[in-house]
Amino acid sequence: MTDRSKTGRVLRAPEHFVDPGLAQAITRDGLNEERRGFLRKSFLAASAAVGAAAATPALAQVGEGDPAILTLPAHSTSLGKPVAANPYGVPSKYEGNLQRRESPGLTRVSQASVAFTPLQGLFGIITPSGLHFERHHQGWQDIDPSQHRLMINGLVKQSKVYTMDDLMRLPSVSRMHFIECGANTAMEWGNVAVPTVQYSHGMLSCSEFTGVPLSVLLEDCGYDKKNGKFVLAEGADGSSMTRTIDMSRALDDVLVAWGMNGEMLRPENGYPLRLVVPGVQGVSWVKWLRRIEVGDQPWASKDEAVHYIDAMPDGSYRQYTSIQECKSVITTPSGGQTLVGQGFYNITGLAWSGRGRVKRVDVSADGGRTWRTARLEGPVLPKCLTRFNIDWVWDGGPCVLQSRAVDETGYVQPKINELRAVRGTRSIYHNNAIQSWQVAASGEVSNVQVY
Ligand SMILES: Nc1nc2c(c(=O)[nH]1)N[C@H]1C(S)=C(S)[C@@H](COP(=O)(O)O)O[C@H]1N2
Ligand SMILES: [Mo]
Repeated sequence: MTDRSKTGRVLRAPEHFVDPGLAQAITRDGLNEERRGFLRKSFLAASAAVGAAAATPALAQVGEGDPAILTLPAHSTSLGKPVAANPYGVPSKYEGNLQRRESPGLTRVSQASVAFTPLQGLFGIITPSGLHFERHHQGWQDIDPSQHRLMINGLVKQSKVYTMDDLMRLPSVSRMHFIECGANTAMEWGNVAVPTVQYSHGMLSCSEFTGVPLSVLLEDCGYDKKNGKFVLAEGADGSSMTRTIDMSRALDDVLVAWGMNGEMLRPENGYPLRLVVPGVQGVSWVKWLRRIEVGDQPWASKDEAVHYIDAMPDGSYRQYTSIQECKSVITTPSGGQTLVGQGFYNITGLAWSGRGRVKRVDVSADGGRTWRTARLEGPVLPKCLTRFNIDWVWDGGPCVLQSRAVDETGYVQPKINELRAVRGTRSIYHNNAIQSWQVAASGEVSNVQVY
């Protein structure tokens, strides 16, 4: 058991003791009984091991007799490693469980799948680039930037083909934004389906993106101001992913980005060029961006007609619901973690809105009967993750933790039953319901639906 001074003292983060197979194997279809039994056994065995470790005092004690403070360890009496031993730094070997994870069986092949961000292990609002979630329709590529081109065509005075060098000479901006797949929390529409926040909310990441505003490129090509009503963005991967964006949004805050968290995009996230469409569902953030076409009407793309649209209870579909509505989730304590004793805890989590800034986050420890307002940690930026914190004293009894966000438009994050009343359960996309985590008297935290 490693000591993580930030969370290890009061919590056992799930990646430190749960067989990752447990978290991965519980899918919407459930488990067959044999697998379930096996997982329960391995989970119990793993928990027992933790139980033994936890028998030593978990909360800070007077340091008397603790060899870890009394004896000088080898690292205090020896020469350390030289500079640049890692020319590109990597996390500590003790942090090896902090990983993106795929949910096996979610899709038929891993090239058309998702690797989820481990939200339970992150601090602040920026997602480390190596842990940014991945969602590909036909695998990822590592494209040679010297060979990459971006074409702008359609209703423009002059079609142009840009190299990366051309683009990177233009006036750029850097902005922090979240990206959330429209299918985030998809599995939870009907019932509780996944055990941890990584799987329930991990198609969510937040980075500082650097690029040239799309408006600059459209101006440069002389787009048709009268008839140019939409743009179509196309990716260079095998899926030739295309999405339509209306012109007012394209001219507003959309970026043609090459930078992410101070360096070039990672290949998995669209290197060397991707579209950043703040507030809008991830699918519009076309990766490996190779073409922007200006048109006078939306394209009749088959993909756009069937993916990332909302199945309604009456059998109809709701389209163009592309903005990610206000949502929040408690990341600690969250499903799969265990509180190691009653007393003080910092409840922390993330809130966001595709419509602007988060105005307020309320937290309940009694399943939504009473609420207290959490502290929002600065900066609170539009269309960006916002970190919230609130003090809490656990009395050792069973309870249900929830967070509820309100954005600057006054929109209040709904309860799951309120959302179901309008949207039914046929939907996959755009589930922004309040998340409930149940704390058992044993301290174990699990995913529940309470309203
Ligand atoms: N070219 C291309 N762009 C793409 C995709 C893709 O498969 N190909 N997936 C989309 C989807 S559905 C999402 S949610 C985001 C995910 O971005 P990420 O992999 O950087 O997290 O990219 C979008 N852009
Ligand atoms: Mo997505």
